[in-house]
Amino acid sequence: MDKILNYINGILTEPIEGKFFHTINPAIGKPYALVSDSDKADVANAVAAASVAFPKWSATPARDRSAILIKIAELIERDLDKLALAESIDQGKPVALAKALDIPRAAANIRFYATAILHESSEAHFTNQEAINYTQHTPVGVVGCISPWNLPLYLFTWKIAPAIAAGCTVVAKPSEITPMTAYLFSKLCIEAGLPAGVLNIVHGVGAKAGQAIIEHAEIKAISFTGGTATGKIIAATAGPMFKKLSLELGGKNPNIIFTDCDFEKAVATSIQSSFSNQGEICLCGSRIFVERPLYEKFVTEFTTRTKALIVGDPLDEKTNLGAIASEAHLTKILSYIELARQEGGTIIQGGNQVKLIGRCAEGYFLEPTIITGLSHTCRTNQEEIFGPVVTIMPFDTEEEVLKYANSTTYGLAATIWTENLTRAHRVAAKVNSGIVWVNCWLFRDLRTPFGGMKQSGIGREGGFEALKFFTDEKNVCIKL
Ligand code: TXE
Repeated sequence: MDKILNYINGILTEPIEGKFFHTINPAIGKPYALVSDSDKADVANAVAAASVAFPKWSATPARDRSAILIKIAELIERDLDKLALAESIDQGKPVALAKALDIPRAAANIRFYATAILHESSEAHFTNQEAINYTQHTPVGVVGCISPWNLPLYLFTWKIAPAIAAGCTVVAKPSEITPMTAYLFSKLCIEAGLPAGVLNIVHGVGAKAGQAIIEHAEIKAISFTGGTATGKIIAATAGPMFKKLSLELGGKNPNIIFTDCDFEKAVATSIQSSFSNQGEICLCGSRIFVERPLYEKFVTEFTTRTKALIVGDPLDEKTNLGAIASEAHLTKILSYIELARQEGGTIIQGGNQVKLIGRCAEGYFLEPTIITGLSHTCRTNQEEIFGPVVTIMPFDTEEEVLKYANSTTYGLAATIWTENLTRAHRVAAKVNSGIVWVNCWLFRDLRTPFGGMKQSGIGREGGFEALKFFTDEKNVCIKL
């Protein structure tokens, strides 16, 4: 079996204790590779390598940092098919999705920050005729980047690209559930000539390797994407150590559909926002609110199209929904479907595990599921399920739907469907989410601030926000 090795100080290396665990291909339910089971000592080595590399890397001119990053982006593009296949095998997502979304976006993340640093400027403040203040941005030092399993290489690169571009050196940990593409990425970094120690990738489980990263005194900032419960642990550990924190956590996103919407676009896009990547995207719209005059028509059409979705082998280009990322996650989603039943919901479509025949007979597949008849306050409508499960609820007034939309502890993303521009602005202003899409979903411009309100996180990624996060600001005041 292939071994997924750590990448420390420019070298692919086994963990010090020599321990490994299996990573599972969720489409066939079987182990297919061994993952380094790293611990504190491996993290300490990675931090030491990053600390040694920091002075030189942070002093490397932006154009040289940029050139190496561009080279890495080119190598990702060269290996598009190989990386997409690896992502699909490791995560369960349709290979077509990995080819169209995950891997191109990983290259785009790196290109974006490679070029952003060529266009940086800093602020100056003139205090009457008496003084000039200017702001310096300096890289914070060694930083930790911890990423999840739903969009593995996409979210891994979304964190490490701004960190490295800003001049920081990095200790990163991909999810133990989906470590493969980060491992392949480390080989591309070596090929591109990234200096030793600039990026160190430590594989292992969250409670051990991840925890060691957040606890390490020399790590100055943590950028994390994952579950809200883990985010709380990270904040509780890193907060008292005064580390900078960027936390991108869960969501329970409302998808608000008004009668005056473009019906065809609203239905077609809602299918995507509900079930893309098996619903395992923090931005998926899991609570669909439909204005009452349109409710029956929407439910009928949405259900018909959901029925037509193909749950199948991720390697088949026709597949719409692949495997759920892990058996534990499948069990969690099924328990929420059961909870919805207990709470009085009606499963109008799906609700069951899918048993495929042939190669994928033991895989973790689930029907796309639609639930109606629930109140906005029940647990099914309050807690993040993170799977191909949506609820649909009717509403009568804007005021009412805003109350429903804002009723959870989350505030990541919201979608609004209306052809009435005034209403779009009005509702967008009142919905408590860090991201609002009007008449679209997951339409991304990497320059925009990305992140959530309430328990969906703190801080913003994207654009210059992320570069700022990885730098310290210093004001220099010169008296004239
Ligand atoms: O994520 P975890 P899990 C949500 C989703 C899902 C739930 C739990 O609802 O069902 O979170 O998923 C690392 N110190 N999202 O448990 O544990 C871990 O190794 C440091 C939303 O799989 O948060 C992995 O690299 N690191 C989401 C990363 O944290 C720790 C994406 C994420 O894993 C750690 C994924 C610790 N103590 C799940 N414990 C989104 N917002 O996109 C774990 N990790």
